[in-house]
Amino acid sequence: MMTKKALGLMIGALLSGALIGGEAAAGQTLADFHSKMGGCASCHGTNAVTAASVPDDEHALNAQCQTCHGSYKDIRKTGTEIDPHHSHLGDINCTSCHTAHARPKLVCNDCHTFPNKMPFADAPEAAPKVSPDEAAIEAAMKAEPRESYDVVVIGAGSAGFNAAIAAKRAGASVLLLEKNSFSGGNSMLAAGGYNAVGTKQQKAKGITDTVEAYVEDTLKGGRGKNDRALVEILAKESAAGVEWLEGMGADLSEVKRSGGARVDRTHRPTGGETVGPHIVKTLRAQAEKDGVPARLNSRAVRLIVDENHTVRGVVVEGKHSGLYRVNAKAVVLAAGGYGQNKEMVAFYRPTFKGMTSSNNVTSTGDGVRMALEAGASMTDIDWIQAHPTVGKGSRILISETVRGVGAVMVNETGARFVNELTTRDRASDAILKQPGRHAWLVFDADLYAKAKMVRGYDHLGMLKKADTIEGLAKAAGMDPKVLEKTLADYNAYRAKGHDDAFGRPDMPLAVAKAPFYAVEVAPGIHHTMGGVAVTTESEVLDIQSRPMPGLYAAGEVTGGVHGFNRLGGNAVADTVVFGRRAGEHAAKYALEQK
Ligand code: MEZ
Repeated sequence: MMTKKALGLMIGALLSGALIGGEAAAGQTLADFHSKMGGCASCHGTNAVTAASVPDDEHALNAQCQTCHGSYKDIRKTGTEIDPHHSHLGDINCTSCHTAHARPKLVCNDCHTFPNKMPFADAPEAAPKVSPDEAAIEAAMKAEPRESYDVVVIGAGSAGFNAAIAAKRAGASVLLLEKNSFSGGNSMLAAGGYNAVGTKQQKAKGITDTVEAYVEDTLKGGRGKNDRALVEILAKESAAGVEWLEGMGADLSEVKRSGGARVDRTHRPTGGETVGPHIVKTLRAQAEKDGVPARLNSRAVRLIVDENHTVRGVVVEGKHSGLYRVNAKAVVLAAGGYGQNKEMVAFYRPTFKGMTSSNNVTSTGDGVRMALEAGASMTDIDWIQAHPTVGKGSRILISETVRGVGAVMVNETGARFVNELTTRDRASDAILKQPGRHAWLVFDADLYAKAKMVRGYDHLGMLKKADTIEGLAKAAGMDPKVLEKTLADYNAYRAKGHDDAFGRPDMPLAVAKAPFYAVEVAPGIHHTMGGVAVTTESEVLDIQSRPMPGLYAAGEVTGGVHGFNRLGGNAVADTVVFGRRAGEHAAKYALEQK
């Protein structure tokens, strides 16, 4: 006899096939279609449904989707075809894309461009979202709280998850809010790795590294503008952070070099898997297990602070439930940076106006805005990092790992112009001085085999490929003679162990084995170094530099850790080390309150 799940899968497959084949009636929504099969109950169960009765996180709805259609694992395709059900976002809510009552949205297209073959693609568009007005927010602030917690964490990226898990383990009741329809934030896109010193991985590779070296490299990268006390904590607690993640099942067993580091200290999963999705999946699963899952589709819109700058709670806007007040003894702001907020970028760094960004669409600066409104002070708020290698004309980060593993960077003639492993500010400046303000990363078959993420760029159609260097130069519009000489020189420097041209400190691979590849890159906004001013205990400071009782912050929303320029691999370390600290301190404070 066929099981319920097998039957469901069969129905699901038939439906998806029929619908992709174009049999959904014109203008029909997914909800219209399902209501014909069993009314609202086919998705919502038998309880009376109103907009407000649907939980904002939509977990129950999604469980229902999967009962009939199967899990992501069941429905994903095999082979090399790009499959949104097998993406770096992990097993996110089906309803993130398959909006029931309006036109669906392929969230992958927030960053990439894929043909949209989704069922119900001509359903009416959702009404544009209207921000709540001041009067409504004020009313919610004055209303009775819907819930009360010891600690509310705002933002479910790495910093927020780490804070929530740490606060829960410290004995606090915790609510983790996430405005997006899936968790992960900007951490989801972290490609490179996690900088840590004194790990067993470094020891196993015989790498000699010290906390002082980590601190000095970070300060040098930040042009000495970092808060030294924060950097020292980052370095000292970095290895414990790796172990904390490993304790949840993360794999950070590979160690590589990032720009500005004197030794290999960037930890990442084996086989070149991208670090951000791996860590986010690990934290997401751990948060579920620990009873602090992210409450999705729930945007914090206002911090509630009293006349003494003491935090009292948060006003939240739920996708279905609207505005409501949550009381909290402590709040951790982990809402990320503002790299995707074009107005803020243009205001704080006019020379970066209109520049592309590798950041997630969620990096809209809400945390900075809420902290400013609450009376917090900012550190270095106008310091924004341009990553040198964002795919030209795209939002896809071509990870520093590609240079770390061995790629060579050339300009449009085919000539090298910089030490590829210099810090990002210097590499970006150097590219912006080249003709056309762009560059190419060139590598060979060995690198293609070693760095898994490169295969992703290939899938996205970003690579030029040829069997000879001459052919590659022609495909990329470079001068073949120049590129041939550049690579011959580079391979010779590598063979003798010294880069006479630009002093590149590490040349792990030659560019010698066909086929050869090139990817075109240009600088793009990657990290906002400035943000909320914090103490070493992650307390947020007010404009007179006094801690605001109960208000904590961690991750990219804060300023001070990275100074003028962040080193590759230090963001993930920042989110883990300071996310944990903020959660622990917030819990301690909250549990001390009556
Ligand atoms: O830390 C980062 O931002 C990083 C390593 C990015 C990258 O190029 O992969």
